[in-house]
Amino acid sequence: PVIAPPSTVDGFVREFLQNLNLERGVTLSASNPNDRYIALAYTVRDYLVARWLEDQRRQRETQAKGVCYLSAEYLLGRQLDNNLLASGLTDIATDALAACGIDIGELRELEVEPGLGNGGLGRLAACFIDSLATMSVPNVGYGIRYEYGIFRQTFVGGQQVEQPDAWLSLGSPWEFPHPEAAQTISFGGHTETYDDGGVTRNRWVPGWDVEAVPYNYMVPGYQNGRVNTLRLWSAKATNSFDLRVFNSGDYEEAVRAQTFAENISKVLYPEDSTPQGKELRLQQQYFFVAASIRDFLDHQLLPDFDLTKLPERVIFQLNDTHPVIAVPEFMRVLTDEKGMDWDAAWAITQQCFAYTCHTLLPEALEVWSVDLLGRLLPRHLEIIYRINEEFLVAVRERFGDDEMRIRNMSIISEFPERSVRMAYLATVAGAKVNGVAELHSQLLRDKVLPDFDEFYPGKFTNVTNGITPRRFVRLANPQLSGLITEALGGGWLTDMERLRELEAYAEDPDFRAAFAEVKAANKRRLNDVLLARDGFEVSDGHMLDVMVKRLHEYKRQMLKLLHIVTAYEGIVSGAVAASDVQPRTFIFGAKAAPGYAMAKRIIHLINAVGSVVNDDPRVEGRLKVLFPPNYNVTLAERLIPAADLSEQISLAGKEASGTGNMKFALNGALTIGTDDGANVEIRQLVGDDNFFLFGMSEPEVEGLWARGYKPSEFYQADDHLRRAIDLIASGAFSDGDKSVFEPIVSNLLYDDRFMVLADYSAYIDAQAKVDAAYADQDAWTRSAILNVARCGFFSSDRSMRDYIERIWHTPPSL
Ligand code: 26M
Repeated sequence: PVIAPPSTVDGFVREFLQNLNLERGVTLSASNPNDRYIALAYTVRDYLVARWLEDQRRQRETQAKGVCYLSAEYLLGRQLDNNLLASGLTDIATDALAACGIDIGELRELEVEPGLGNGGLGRLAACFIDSLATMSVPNVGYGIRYEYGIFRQTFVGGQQVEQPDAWLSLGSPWEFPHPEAAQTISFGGHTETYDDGGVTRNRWVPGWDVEAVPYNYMVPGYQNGRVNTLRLWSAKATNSFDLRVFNSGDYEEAVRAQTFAENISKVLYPEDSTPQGKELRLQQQYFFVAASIRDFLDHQLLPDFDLTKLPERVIFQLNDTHPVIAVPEFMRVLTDEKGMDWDAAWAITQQCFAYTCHTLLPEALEVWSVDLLGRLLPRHLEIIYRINEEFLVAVRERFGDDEMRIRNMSIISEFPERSVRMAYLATVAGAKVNGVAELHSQLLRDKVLPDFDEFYPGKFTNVTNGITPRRFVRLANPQLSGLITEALGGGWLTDMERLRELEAYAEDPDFRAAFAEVKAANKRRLNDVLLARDGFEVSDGHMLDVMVKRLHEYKRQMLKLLHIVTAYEGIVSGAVAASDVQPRTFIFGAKAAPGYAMAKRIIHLINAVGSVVNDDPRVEGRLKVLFPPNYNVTLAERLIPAADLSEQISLAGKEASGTGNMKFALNGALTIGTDDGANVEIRQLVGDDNFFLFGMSEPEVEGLWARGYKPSEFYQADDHLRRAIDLIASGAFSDGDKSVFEPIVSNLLYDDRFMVLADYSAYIDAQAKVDAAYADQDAWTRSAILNVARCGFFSSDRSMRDYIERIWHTPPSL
């Protein structure tokens, strides 16, 4: 058995120096900062590894039902601090390094965060595995080890330029490669029928294959001695590629073929909506789920396991449709490889999968053309056809020959080309289907999949998203955490409903003063970070108004921008005296998908407005617009604790949940938001007095669409709106060149799918209320405290309890 080093400063120093010598091959005095960071990471690992091995042994031994979380993305964020916190080693490590003359804070900054996700969906997966480990629930997270994560964003002349994210280039001390546990994953080829002792069966004759090599990551629970596993797959060329060299002598061609295989896990696709139907993306999806299923069957089950008992042993949770090709793969393995008959296999499959949907936008629902699927995975296409046939037979039995309904429910859509609707496949196969916030789950049943809800009563459910308080409260906001612990004592980090006890403290002037001081300190810390990172300064006395999330039209960064332009226009037109303006700093953080032209133009406009507003002396420094590039988890951890105001202003009915909204509220920012996603639940919990609600409700949005929405009417009718848009159109933010932002202006005036103009005046009014409320700092602080006190519900621990109770039915803990 592995024995952890002693949990003392001396023990840590010894282990650290040993790692520097043995793993890095350097002495302390000859080491560079990267050597020291890697040796530190190895040292933390050394403390966790014994626990990890023990947990893996126990999971195999008990064979209790566990969760395989299948997600194409895990947006992990930096590992060092998280793993120190989980193992209770933060102070020991700090002192040990100090004893070696090293500032641990400097090493911390060297870690390049693993950005293996786009945004909310990937970060949610990371929060969930943290909570499962903390709650001692056996779980393996499966995903893809992208060699390049989400691109690094830079601005050139205010426009987004993407750089590759070479996150592995300085070493990756947190991963454990296991080439010996590689799986061979096949693609292409054709299917054939054959005679299996008198029965005719179909089988797959693949055309080519790749190796899937697992890399394990430790997922330590918070100070509970548990360590779960995140297993990410990396593609490697198989020997068959080498054989080809041998046989053909065409060396260059063989190497090219190798590159082709290894491309599969090369890069994360940076689109987080409107899937493009790219072949490589489907290869990625099949690659990781096929490897994961095989890994589970080969390594997690005991050798003589009775496969009919699988539903008592495992549930595969599908994080959106990206891993849904796992369904026909599972069927193929059970029938073609394990010889099970179809009906038995299907009955098992329907109990072993559950599906989480993360969207309502029709263009975000994934479909794969039959043509492409048939070329890449011909046997899987046959299996999907059979699932669909039997499903439609059952639908006819139930509803009669209602051809309209059949067409609407078919897993195969015929237009614009014959394709497989992955959300439908997941819904038919899954034991449960869940949305990610109450409103979203309701709309999913009523608007997106109503026929399925009718056909499968009880299948649809809700699990409202959550966030891990370890990373987003304890690590991101140590001062607030300290204040809470002073008030409540320990234990609240794993029992967030206890934050309710803070309600009483909201009435205590001393506590309010301490809370306000924490916020001020977080702003100073942010100022240091932004100054070092981007040369930005956050002025004293400014309200910090923050909108950070992917750039999407439905999220309505344009609405925020129109508010800023309106405030600016008021000052320069003389309508408002600068001295009467409540000082505010607006901070944006947002990446645009590289192919999303409108989103990129909006980024350009935000930067353009920023340069003009920030440099105009008439503003007297009272409005500042900052857009630090490359918003990521690391920056979020600095920005969110400093924020006063959280912008959650999507068009009602479009944001499935949002999770940034929860992070802000739990860090004592007030929300200005629409009645959308989890905002609805935040407002219910914190109360109307502590939330700035504005804008149309979802039914009102529907109503306005139905009547025929004409954005230009709102433009004509509202003076402020007209002046703001005219100012943009005039070229005021583009050196007089009217063409630069013309596409944005005409989109707003003549299309405006997300009804920015319709909600503008309500937004401006709500912002006036924000200004008025902020003028009473003490009342604002009281509201902020109540936000913290009442948002314990949004701990991802609670989300995990809901999944366990409503979907997984796994035993409480081991
Ligand atoms: C799909 C196909 C090809 C390439 C990329 C994709 C893809 C990747 C990520 C599509 C969507 C992706 O993410 C969507 C997402 O992040 N959705 C958000 O999920 C959060 C967690 O549930 C919610 O809080 C957000 O409201 C929702 O927008």
